[in-house]
Amino acid sequence: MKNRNIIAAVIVMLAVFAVSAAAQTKGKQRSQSARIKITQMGYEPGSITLKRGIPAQLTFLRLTDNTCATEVVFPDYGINRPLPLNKAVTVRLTPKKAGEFAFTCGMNMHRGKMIVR
Ligand SMILES: [Cu+2]
Repeated sequence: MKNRNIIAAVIVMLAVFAVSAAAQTKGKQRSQSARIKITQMGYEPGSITLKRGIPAQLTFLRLTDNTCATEVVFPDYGINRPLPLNKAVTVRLTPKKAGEFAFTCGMNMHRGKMIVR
């Protein structure tokens, strides 16, 4: 009798596990992220690809003082954030429209590309 209860409990646990695993793979993605470094070469990588409608965390890390990219601007999203040297700064936005959008330095010289699909 005891054994039967244990077996029943194990079966229930396996079923719950299987259902939650399926929900995770089928369920909608809740967030996305990308990391962008600023070096003497500019933005690395120079373009990122995001999915529309999913909140994104874009982490910028400026690794050089030999750049004018001391802030990052997303003109289409009204975002302008300072980028202190060697300090990760996370910009949060939810891509609303598919297409290609720029992120730039404060003077619009350095340009990176945010591709939304
Ligand atoms: Cu600049």
